Amino acid sequence: SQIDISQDLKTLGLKEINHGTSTGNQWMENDVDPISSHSPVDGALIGKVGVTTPEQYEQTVQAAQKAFKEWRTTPAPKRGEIVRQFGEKLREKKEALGKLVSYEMGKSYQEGLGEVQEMIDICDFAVGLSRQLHGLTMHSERPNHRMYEQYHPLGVVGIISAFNFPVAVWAWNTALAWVCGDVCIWKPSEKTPLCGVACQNIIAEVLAENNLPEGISCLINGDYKIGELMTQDGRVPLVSATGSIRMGKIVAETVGKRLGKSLLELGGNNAIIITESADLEMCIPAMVFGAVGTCGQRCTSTRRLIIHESLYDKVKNQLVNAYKQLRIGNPLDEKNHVGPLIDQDSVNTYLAALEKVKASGGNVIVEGGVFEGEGYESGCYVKPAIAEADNSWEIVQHETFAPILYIMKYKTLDEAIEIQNGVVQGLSSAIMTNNMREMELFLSTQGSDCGIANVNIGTSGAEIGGAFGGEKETGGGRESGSDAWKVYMRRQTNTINYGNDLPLAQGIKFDL
Ligand code: UN1
Repeated sequence: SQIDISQDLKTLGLKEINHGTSTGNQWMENDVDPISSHSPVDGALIGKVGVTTPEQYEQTVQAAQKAFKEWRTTPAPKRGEIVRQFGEKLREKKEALGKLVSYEMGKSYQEGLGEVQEMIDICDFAVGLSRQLHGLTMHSERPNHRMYEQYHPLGVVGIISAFNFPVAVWAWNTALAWVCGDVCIWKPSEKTPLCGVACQNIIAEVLAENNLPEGISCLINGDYKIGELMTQDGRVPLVSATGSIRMGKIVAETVGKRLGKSLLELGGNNAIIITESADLEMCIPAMVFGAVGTCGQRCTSTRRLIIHESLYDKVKNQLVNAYKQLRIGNPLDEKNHVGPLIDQDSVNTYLAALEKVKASGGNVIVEGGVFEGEGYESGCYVKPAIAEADNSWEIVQHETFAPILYIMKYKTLDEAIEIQNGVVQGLSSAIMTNNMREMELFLSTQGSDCGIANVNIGTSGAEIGGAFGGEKETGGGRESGSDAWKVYMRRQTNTINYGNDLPLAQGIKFDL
C-alpha cells in the first residue's frame, strides 16, 4: 500500500521544493542544487531543501547578531513566554511532526511521537528555568563589600544535529539557549533536512506573532562544509554538536583553535550488566528495546550485554526467543517494532560489521541480513542480530549505528564493571540487579564511568530533566536538564564596594 503523508506535510508548511536558509520568516533562495530527501521507509522522494551558500551564511550570522542585541534585553521570563508558545504549537502539531520524523528518519511512529514529546517537555522545563537562572552570592573578605555572580547570555549559538533525533536534540539546545538570551543557528543533518524546515516553520510563526526580530532562530542547510562555517566563526561563541566521534574531534579542534566553547554529544558503546539477582521478566523488554529501538540508531542504544555466567544460557535463549517476536517493516504501521536504517551506506556499514564479527571469531546466534521483497523496496530494512563476542575485539570497541548486539560472560562484578568501562566511549550504562550492594558499587566511584548510569532500566530513553551526555570520547558535554543551561551563558563575578575606604584583598598594603 502507498504511504501518503501529504496532509501532514501541508500542516507543517512543507512544499516539494523548500528554501533551506532562514532567519525566521525570511527565507533565502539560490540556484544551488537542493538536497533531495528520500524516505528510508519506501524510498520515495519526500521533498527538496535548498543548500546554504557562504554569502547566505554571512547574512544569517549578521541577522542573528542584530537580533541578539534586542533578545538579550528582553527579560528572561518574557523569553520563557515565547518558548511556552512554541511548546503549545508543538502540542498542536505533534502528530504531523511525529509522522514526518518517522517517515523521513525511519523510526517507529511511537518513537516519532516520543521525540516530539521530548521537545514539548524541554519547552516546559525551559519556561520554568526562565525564572531560575540563578547565580550565587558570596561573603566578601573585605568590609563593606558585596560579592555575587550573575549569568549573562553568550550570543550566537551554533547547533549541529544528527539524523537519528532530527528534531528533539535541536529543541534541547535551542529552548534552553533562548531562555538564556542567546540566538541560535541550526544546521540539521543533511539526511533529515525536511524535519529542520518543519521546525523552523513552527518557531517562525511564534516569532512573527510576537513581532520579534529576524535572527532569533536561524536555519542553514548543507553538508559538513556549511557546519564548518560556524565552527570556524569567532562570532559563534558556542557550537553544540551531536554526531560521530570522528566529527566531534574535528569540531572540538576547530572551535578550540579559536578558543570558542563546544558542547559535544558523540558516540556511545552502552552496556547492560545482567547480574545473578536480575528480574529477567522485567529486564528482557528493556534489553530488547535498548538494542533494536530506533533500529539501533540511538547514541544510547544498547550495544553490549555483560551477563553473569550462571544466567548466561538462560538469558541467551530468552533473547533469541524475544528476537523471533520482532516485526520489522513500515514504521508508520504501528504493529511493527522496528523500521529501516537511515540509508544504503548504513546498511553497508551494518553488513561489514557482521562480517567483521565473524572474522574476529564471533558466534552469531541471531543471524542478520537485509530484507527483500514487498514492503522492503527501499533496501534499508535489516534483521536485528546478536553475536557472542569478546569485548577487546576492534569491532566491539567501535560504535556501529545498527541493531547488532554483542553478548559476553562475567564471573565477578568487578570484572563486569571493568568490561563495561573498557571502551573509549562513556555515554550510558545500566545494571539489572535486586542486590543493594551490587547496585551501589555500580553507581559508586569504582563503578560505571559513564555520564548516565541506570538501575533496572535500559540504556536508552533518558528523560529531559537530567543532564544528558557522556564522558571520554563521548565528548563530555551535557545537554537538556539539571544545570546544563549554564554552558549557554557566561558567568560574571561582581564585587561592589559600598564603603568609604579601599581595602585590598589578601590584606595587601599599598599606601600613597
Ligand atoms: C541521541 O540518540 O542522540 O536517551 C539522543 C535517549 C533519548 C535521546 C537520545 N532521550 O535515548
